Amino acid sequence: MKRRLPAWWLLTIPGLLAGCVSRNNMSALDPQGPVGKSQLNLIYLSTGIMTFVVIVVAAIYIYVVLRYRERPGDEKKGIPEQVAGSKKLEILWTAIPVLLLIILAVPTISTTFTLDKKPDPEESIRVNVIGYQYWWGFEYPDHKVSTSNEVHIPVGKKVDFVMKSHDVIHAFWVPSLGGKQDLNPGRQDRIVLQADKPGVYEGKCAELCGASHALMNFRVIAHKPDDFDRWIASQRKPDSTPKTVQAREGRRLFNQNCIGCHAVRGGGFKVEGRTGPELTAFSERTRIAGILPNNEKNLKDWLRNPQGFKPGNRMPAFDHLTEKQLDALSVYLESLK
Ligand code: HEC
Ligand SMILES: [Cu+2]
Repeated sequence: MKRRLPAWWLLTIPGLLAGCVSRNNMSALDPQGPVGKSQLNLIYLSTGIMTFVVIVVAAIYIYVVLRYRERPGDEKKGIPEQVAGSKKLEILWTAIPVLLLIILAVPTISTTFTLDKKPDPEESIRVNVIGYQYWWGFEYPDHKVSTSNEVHIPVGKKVDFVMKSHDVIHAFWVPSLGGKQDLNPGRQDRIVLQADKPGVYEGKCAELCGASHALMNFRVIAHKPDDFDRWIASQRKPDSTPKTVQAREGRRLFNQNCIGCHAVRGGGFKVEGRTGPELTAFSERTRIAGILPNNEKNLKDWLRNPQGFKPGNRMPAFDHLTEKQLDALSVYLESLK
C-alpha cells in the first residue's frame, strides 16, 4: 500500500514560516540602508515576475483541465481533431519569456555594476575584514585602529569593506544592510555597505566554514558621525594602568598566558596573521566571541571552556587556573575601556 502524508502536515507550514519573522534586525526584507534597499527592489521585481508567470500558467492549466476533461458520451464522438504545431503560439510563448528576462536583466545588471563600484575615498571609510575560523577581525587603516567581532561605522557614509580570509572560505553577511560577500583565501574581495540610522545590525558568516560556522556571528554598530569619531579616539588612547590590585594581578596573568594570541593595544593595528581577537576596550563589547552576553560570569565560563561554547575554535581551555586567577583575569578584561 502506498503511504501518503496526512493532510494535517500542511498545518506545520505557518509554523515554519513564522521562523522567517525578523528578530534583531536580521531581515533582508527590512533594509536599513541604500544597498539593502536596492537589493530588495530586485527581489520584489523577480518575485513579481515569477508570481505573474505562476498565476498565468496555473490559470490556463485549470481552464484547460476543466474545459477539455472527459464527459459522458465522448466515446461516441470518436477521437477529436488532431493538430500539431502552431507558428503563432510558438512565437508568442518564445517572445513573452524573452521579454520578461529583459525586464529582469536590465535593472539587475545595472544595480550589480552600481553596487560593485569602488567608492570615492573622500566620501567613504575603509575597513579591512579578515575572516578566521570562527571570528572576525576588523582594521581601520586610516585611523590605525583595529577591533574584532564588533565593527563600528558612521551612519550616512559608504563603508568600503575590503576582505580576506585567513583560512577557508567565509561569507560576510549583514542581512539588513546588504550582502553577501564571500571571503576567499588568497584573494581580496569587497562589499560596500551603508547604514542610514544609528543602531546595531547583526551579521553572520554565510558560508559553511567548519564546526562552529553557525556561531560565527558579528555586529555592525552604526553611530552618528560625532559618536563614531569619539569611538575611534577612545580606541587610540593609550592603555591606562589597572586601578585595583586584583586587576593588576589580572594584567600580569594576561601577559603570562594570553598575550601570545591576543593584543591589548600596542600590538599595532594589523589584524592579519594574528591568532586571536584584539581585546582593546573589551568591556565595551556587547558580546564575548560574538555569542555570549559580555559579563564577568560568562567571561570566566568562556576561559574555562571555550570549546564548550564554540567547538573547534583555536582557543585552549584555561581550566587549570584557579577561581581566584580567573576572577582577576575577568576583572582586568572588564576594566579595559
Ligand atoms: C593559542 C591562542 C590563544 C590563547 C593562548 C588565548 N586565546 Fe583567547 N582566543 C583565541 C582565539 C582563536 C579566539 C577566538 C575564538 C573564536 O571565537 O573562534 C579567542 C577568543 C577569546 C575571547 C573572546 C574575544 C572576543 O572578541 O569576543 C576572549 C575574551 C579571550 N579569548 C580571552 C583570553 C584570555 C583571557 C586568555 C589567557 C588566559 C586567552 N584568551 C588565551 C586564542 C587564544
Ligand atoms: Cu565562516
